[in-house]
Amino acid sequence: MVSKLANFLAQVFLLGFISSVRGVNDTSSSRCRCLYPDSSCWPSDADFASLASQVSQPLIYPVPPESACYPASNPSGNCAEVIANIFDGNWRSNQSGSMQSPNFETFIFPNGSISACFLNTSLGVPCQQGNVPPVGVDARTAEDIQAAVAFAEKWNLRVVVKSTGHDYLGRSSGRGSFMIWTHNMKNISYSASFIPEGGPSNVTFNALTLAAGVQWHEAYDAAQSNNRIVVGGIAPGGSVGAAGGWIQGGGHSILSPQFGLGVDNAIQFTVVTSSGSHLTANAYSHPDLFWALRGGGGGTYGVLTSVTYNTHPQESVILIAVEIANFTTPTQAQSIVSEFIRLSPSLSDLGWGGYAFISPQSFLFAGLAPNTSWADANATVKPFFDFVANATSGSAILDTIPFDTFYSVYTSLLSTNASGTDGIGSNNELASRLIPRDLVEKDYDRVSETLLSLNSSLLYHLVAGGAVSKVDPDSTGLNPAWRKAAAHVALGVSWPEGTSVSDIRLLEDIAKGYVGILEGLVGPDGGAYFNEASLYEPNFQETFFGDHYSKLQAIKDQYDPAGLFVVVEGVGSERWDDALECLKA
Ligand SMILES: Cc1cc2nc3c(=O)[nH]c(=O)nc-3n(C[C@H](O)[C@H](O)[C@H](O)COP(=O)(O)OP(=O)(O)OC[C@H]3O[C@@H](n4cnc5c(N)ncnc54)[C@H](O)[C@@H]3O)c2cc1C
Ligand SMILES: *[C@@H]1O[C@H](CO)[C@@H](O)[C@H](O)[C@H]1NC(C)=O
Ligand SMILES: *[C@@H]1O[C@H](CO)[C@@H](O)[C@H](O)[C@H]1NC(C)=O
Ligand SMILES: *[C@@H]1O[C@H](CO)[C@@H](O)[C@H](O)[C@H]1NC(C)=O
Ligand SMILES: *[C@@H]1O[C@H](CO)[C@@H](O)[C@H](O)[C@H]1NC(C)=O
Ligand SMILES: *[C@@H]1O[C@H](CO)[C@@H](O)[C@H](O)[C@H]1NC(C)=O
Ligand SMILES: *[C@@H]1O[C@H](CO)[C@@H](O)[C@H](O)[C@H]1NC(C)=O
Ligand SMILES: *[C@@H]1O[C@H](CO)[C@@H](O)[C@H](O)[C@H]1NC(C)=O
Ligand SMILES: *[C@@H]1O[C@H](CO)[C@@H](O)[C@H](O)[C@H]1NC(C)=O
Ligand SMILES: *[C@@H]1O[C@H](CO)[C@@H](O)[C@H](O)[C@H]1NC(C)=O
Ligand SMILES: *[C@@H]1O[C@H](CO)[C@@H](O)[C@H](O)[C@H]1NC(C)=O
Ligand SMILES: *[C@@H]1O[C@H](CO)[C@@H](O)[C@H](O)[C@H]1NC(C)=O
Ligand SMILES: CC(=O)N[C@H]1CO[C@H](CO)[C@@H](O)[C@@H]1O
Repeated sequence: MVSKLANFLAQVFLLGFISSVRGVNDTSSSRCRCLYPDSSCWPSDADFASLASQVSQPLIYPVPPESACYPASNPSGNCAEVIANIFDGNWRSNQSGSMQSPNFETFIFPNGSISACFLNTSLGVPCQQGNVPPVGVDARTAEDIQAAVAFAEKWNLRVVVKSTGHDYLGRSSGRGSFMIWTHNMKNISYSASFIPEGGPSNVTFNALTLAAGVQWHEAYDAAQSNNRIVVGGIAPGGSVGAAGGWIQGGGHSILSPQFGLGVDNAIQFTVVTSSGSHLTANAYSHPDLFWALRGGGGGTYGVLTSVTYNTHPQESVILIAVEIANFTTPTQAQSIVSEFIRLSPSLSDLGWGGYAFISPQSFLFAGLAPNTSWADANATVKPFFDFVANATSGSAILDTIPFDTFYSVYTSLLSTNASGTDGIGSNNELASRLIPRDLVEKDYDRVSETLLSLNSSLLYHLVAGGAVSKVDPDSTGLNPAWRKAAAHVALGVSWPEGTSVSDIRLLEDIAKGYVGILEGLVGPDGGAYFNEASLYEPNFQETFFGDHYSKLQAIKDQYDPAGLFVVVEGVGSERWDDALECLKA
């Protein structure tokens, strides 16, 4: 049904009903990608037909999902369905042309005009293709991906690899590009005696193998049905991809202080590289690529076809909930937030993880205490609960609730649906930093003061420390700053559609200001988490990859000598212009 709609929209798009924005340059020189369907270098219909004959599904013609609402007088698709699902991460990720943050569906030209397709038709802006790639492959198998990679290489197209479109840097969209869409690769298998390819037969894992399109809610269901736990991302509806950008960027979880990051739990990848090879990367086979795929970033080394994760035995957990709805004074805010930050490393040392929403107005913490009794969890939080109760004269919510399994707390509380405030269906840009544990231990008051001075609502992710700190920083490609961090702090700016480009630029300046203030707090050793970060990092190589950058770059050159896989602020991207269209001279 929806695919018929997409085909229909693709046809009207080709007929020019959705006013297409023309390419500014027919860039067929080898230094530049061939972009946009109207360029003379673009493959012909016959060339595309030949590609279509090699892949298992019809080619896709992604469109912004909001295009169903146009023309406003007589919508071409089911606009009511779009409106009803606009904040649903799983619905959005099921549309090849949708990004979770619709600002990445839009494109702003250097002259300040905007190409977008707004849900609000009353804004009177014509629906345009924006940043959404016009054509691509709906990959179901490694062979589909191999055909797509060969085609992109032959025609010098700019490749966009997309799984769910959750990316906060827009790395899974790209104007005039060619999409390899992995969303429909949904295979899942579990083995209690998994042997990594090439590994000794006496070293086995209880492992879950997820094809590239599997999302966390599906992975959690599969782990639960095998009575196991898998370390994964947390999002409304569980819609983040389990085998795409999340894992390659690091992958944090509320369970990370107990079991490590995603990259610490991945034991094998399968990947199609730009040469068209379908490789297995693990500790025994292509160990250099295995190292780089664990932290070197999505869309950079090739197209993953699967990830195999180690799993853990089922356990009960205690949910810790703290809410101060209204701080009465700035002094009260400073004292409570400072006390929380002071205690946070001792909590992650116990394997506790969680998310604290901090602003000058309020404080909310949802944490998980795994592998402990209710009484022991109560004893651990008692000093903090007493501190807060006293400081707020008893008005705070302070509670602990036991759950039989991680899965039960996940389904009842952690996966609840979004309302447009957390990157699903709302325009967002982020700023973030990893907060070094050293700094927290030495100067928690200053950390608290600086975070509150941002005068915004931020998320203090207690997803580092504990097991994350125990991993040898050089055993994976991940930014070594993660291993010294107490927490990952992220905040952002957001705006309604229709906001003028000049106002968006002002908000971006505010976000750049946040980065500057956070960098001033943590210094160059802090670094940042590539997957939840700013588009305007002045020194992204150091900030996102630390001293692993040159090795990551060398491994990229070995496995992607053609430079087919390039994403904004990714390894090797500095060789390209800002639009990632032409190699720099
Ligand atoms: C609501 C929300 C909640 C989040 N929660 C968490 C969280 O709990 N923990 C956390 O660590 N992060 C979280 N994130 C951030 C998340 O890690 C990033 O958005 C990440 O990029 C998502 O990866 P994806 O594959 O789902 O998204 P996509 O946007 O599809 O892809 C992201 C990047 O990976 C690449 N990629 C995708 N698939 C493949 C593939 N098969 N092969 C090669 N490259 C590929 C893309 O090219 C792109 O560069 C969250 C984001 C959102 C919006
Ligand atoms: C995803 O979209 C396809 C068609 O494009 C449709 O058949 C399927 O039901 C959708 N799945 C979900 C979960 O919405
Ligand atoms: C087109 O490309 C040429 C050569 O690279 C460049 O000088 C020119 O500015 C480009 N035009 C536009 C509109 O980008
Ligand atoms: C801005 O540039 C785009 C692309 O070249 C063009 O289509 C548009 O008309 C320009 N807008 C203005 C206001 O000049
Ligand atoms: C849509 O835009 C119109 C015109 O700017 C505005 O009046 C209206 O409030 C907007 N609707 C929504 C739902 O934002
Ligand atoms: C999916 O997994 C099953 C076994 O679990 C296997 O038989 C099948 O070939 C797999 N499909 C793909 C497309 O990999
Ligand atoms: C696996 O077997 C090898 C010898 O074949 C032995 O050296 C090694 O210690 C064994 N490892 C485990 C975990 O049993
Ligand atoms: C659970 O706690 C016990 C001690 O209380 C410890 O020995 C064990 O390693 C812990 N398990 C995990 C998975 O953290
Ligand atoms: C209780 O809070 C008051 C200020 O509200 C403070 O002066 C006092 O030291 C606190 N007592 C304890 C035990 O924390
Ligand atoms: C733990 O504390 C909660 C209140 O937060 C209380 O209701 C519960 O009885 C306590 N449980 C135990 C085992 O002490
Ligand atoms: C989230 O929304 C989807 C679709 O609207 C629905 O199927 C699902 O049950 C909702 N989940 C929760 C936890 O409310
Ligand atoms: C902080 O933000 C609030 C709005 O959330 C605003 O009213 C206030 O003026 C700001 N304070 C400072 C010091 O910027
Ligand atoms: C007493 C008071 O100020 N209550 C406010 C606390 O904050 C919530 C929203 O976070 C408001 O709705 C209350 O009015």
